[in-house]
Amino acid sequence: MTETETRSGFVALIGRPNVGKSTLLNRLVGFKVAAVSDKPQTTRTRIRGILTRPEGQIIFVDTPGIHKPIHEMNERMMRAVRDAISDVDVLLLIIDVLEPFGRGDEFTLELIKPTEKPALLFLNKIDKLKNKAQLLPLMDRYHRAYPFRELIPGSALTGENVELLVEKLFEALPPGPLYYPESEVTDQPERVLAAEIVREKLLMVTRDEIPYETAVYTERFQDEGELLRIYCTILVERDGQKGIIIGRGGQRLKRIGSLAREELEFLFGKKVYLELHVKVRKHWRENPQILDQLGIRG
Ligand SMILES: Nc1nc2c(ncn2[C@@H]2O[C@H](COP(=O)(O)OP(=O)(O)OP(=O)(O)O)[C@@H](O)[C@H]2O)c(=O)[nH]1
Ligand SMILES: [Mg+2]
Repeated sequence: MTETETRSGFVALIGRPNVGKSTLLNRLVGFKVAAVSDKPQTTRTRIRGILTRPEGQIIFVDTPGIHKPIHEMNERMMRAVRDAISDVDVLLLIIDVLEPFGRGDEFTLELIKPTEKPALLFLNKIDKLKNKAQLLPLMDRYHRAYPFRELIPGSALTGENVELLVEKLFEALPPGPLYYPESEVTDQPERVLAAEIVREKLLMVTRDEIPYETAVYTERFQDEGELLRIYCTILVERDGQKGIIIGRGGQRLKRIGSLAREELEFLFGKKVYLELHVKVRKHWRENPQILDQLGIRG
């Protein structure tokens, strides 16, 4: 296939926290490349996922949910969103159809407007919608706000209309070569992927106790052929949080570890030895060195 026959380019997934951007990214590339949780601000960095088809290649850029920054960490997260918006060829705005239109949505549209870039709207979570007619006022509102090329209702969770979305995204991209080898689904190093999976399980197991004040990074990642040895560190802000994560008799940390190990074995296709440590680092969200180490660059 020659270069002129394929289409390719970068597509940013943008939207408010918790609307399902990362769930959609994982479904689009068919692989868990970004952590997903029911808590807002799960994604903290720009994560690339790659989709290769006979039509060409789409490089998706998942971004943190658009919110008001309070900590240095959140300032960096929002810079990552702005950079992604200005760097890509096509914008994919994702909204949660169950959330009423609010100031955050207005603000998101204000970010998009001056770019005049081709944009598509994915109205996500329609699996939770009883009456599809409810979509019409929402579609009308977005239709009037920006010249979206397409407004597609669908579900990242069930996959409804995701194929249609892929088709329309390819149509919006210019002719171009494949930038990555066909087999690649992300440009994230394996050690970053490992930390992301541990963080996902951490968010899942700890429920509402500590969502924002934790971070995970991989201290060591050793490939020993048959076995991967992975050592991850969980950062918390306060001593009490360390206790919450470890749990009575270490039960909770064990559960996080075994859930993460299972998924990592599946992702990497080999046996994994996973060791987790919990460290207290006060105010890590304001600490530029730690944020750099976590890859939260903005
Ligand atoms: N019912 C339903 N739930 C969904 C759908 N897509 C995502 N979710 C759920 O919504 C929650 C948030 O999903 P994420 O993919 O983490 O959302 P996000 O937009 O990446 O969130 P941030 O990274 O925090 O900005 C999770 O509990 C998902 O399982 C969908 O189509 N239907
Ligand atoms: Mg996300």
